[in-house]
Amino acid sequence: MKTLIRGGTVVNATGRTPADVLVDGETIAAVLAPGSTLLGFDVAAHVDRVVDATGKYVVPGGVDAHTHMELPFGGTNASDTFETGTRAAAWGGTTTIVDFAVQRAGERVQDGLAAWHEKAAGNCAVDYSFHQIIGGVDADSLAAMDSLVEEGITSFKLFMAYPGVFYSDDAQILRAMQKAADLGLLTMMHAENGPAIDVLVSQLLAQGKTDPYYHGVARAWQMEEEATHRAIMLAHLTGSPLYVVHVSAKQAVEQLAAARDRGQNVFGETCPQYLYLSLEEHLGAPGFDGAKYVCSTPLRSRAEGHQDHMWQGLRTNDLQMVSTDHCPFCMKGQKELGLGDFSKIPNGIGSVEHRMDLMYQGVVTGEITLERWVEVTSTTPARMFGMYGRKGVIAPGADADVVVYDPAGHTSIGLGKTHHMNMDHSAWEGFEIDGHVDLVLSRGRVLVDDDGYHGTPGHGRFVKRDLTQYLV
Ligand code: DUC
Ligand code: ZN
Ligand code: ZN
Repeated sequence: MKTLIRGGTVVNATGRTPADVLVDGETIAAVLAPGSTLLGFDVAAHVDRVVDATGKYVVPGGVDAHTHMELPFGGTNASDTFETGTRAAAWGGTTTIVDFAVQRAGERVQDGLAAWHEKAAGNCAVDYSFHQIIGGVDADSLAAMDSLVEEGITSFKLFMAYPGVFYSDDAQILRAMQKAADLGLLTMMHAENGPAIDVLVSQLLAQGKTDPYYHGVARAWQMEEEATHRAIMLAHLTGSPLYVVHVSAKQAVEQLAAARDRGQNVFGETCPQYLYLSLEEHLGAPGFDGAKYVCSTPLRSRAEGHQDHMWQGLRTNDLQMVSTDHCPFCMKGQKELGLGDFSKIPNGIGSVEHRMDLMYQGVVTGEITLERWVEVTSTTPARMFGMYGRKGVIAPGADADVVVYDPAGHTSIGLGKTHHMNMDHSAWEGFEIDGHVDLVLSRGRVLVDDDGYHGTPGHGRFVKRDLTQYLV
């Protein structure tokens, strides 16, 4: 099957150019000058399908490097399966996800990884890979890290939060980072001071402060700044590169920036919720509505300027990329577990479907450039997590994961409009986007076009990843 995407503007992280894209089978065969003649041949006459992309952007498919499909968490399971979550991703122009396989204390890393392969295999609409959560750092799990690279798992995540669940203390973190430095693995960190947060949680509850809003009070920015600093120091000592997930506090960005200025290989990810949503308007919504917005790290105060600082961090490259931390829970039966006790609300927001649109809105409002949009949503995640060349770029030889994006189109986000995630609400209800995902190809196959959805479970393949291709 040969497809020619003609008349559009190809946008890579490095620049934009009017060009036609020839897809042959699963890969991009050529990026051609407009008109697509090659040695006098009219290429359009020799393909199976021509897509008219006049007036539109032709960009690499989105890479969402932080999702939690089916995660058992907070006494329930994240409501998107790999099937429903990757279908929603495809609708929104994301053609690769990197999810988190889980090992807990007392379990074998190999078993956790095998369980995630089992959940995902045969069910995904788009390509997928895994990071490895190590929730119990001990001699066995440290030894098991040796085989991760050959499994194509080149990054692992530790938690400084959630004592009794995923938490690692400083001694465990130090040991795991030493191992990571030896193996070349990228250490990902959930940087919040969990034990201190738990003290504040019980004090707030004892004072009768049980509403979702207090989730944000307990998980104060000082908890994020302190943990980020500690993670940076431990990484510096061990030589492990460090990637801090879901950064939401401006003080944490400042810690990352200072370390990067010293030349340390330290990176930061933020998420759409930390760019758009706030403690006051969303976590503090009337009644129990704030539960929709309970995630960790929490939404921050707009009055304190965290959201503006996240956009700035993306512009200055103190933050390198935007993932979703997609971890959806329904209000009914799930978020409701925390009625009367905010600490029992399962943590997570669902966004995998809307990341490309939400970030494109940053282009419309002038927060980031068109090229930076592609960079933070596709190219850098691909480079950071060892997939670049295959993913993250429109270039000959790359997988034909291609999105045709219409800047003159419009997307109204919300239930009954664009919502395909397995959730009974949307944290993004009512968001209006000046732009539209018109066409989505995954390895040359049409997943979404004007006629709707054409994907199937099982089209998505596991991507074995190389070591990180990113340096400060
Ligand atoms: N934060 C969330 O909001 N959900 C899942 C885990 C996490 O760290
Ligand atoms: Zn986390
Ligand atoms: Zn997460």
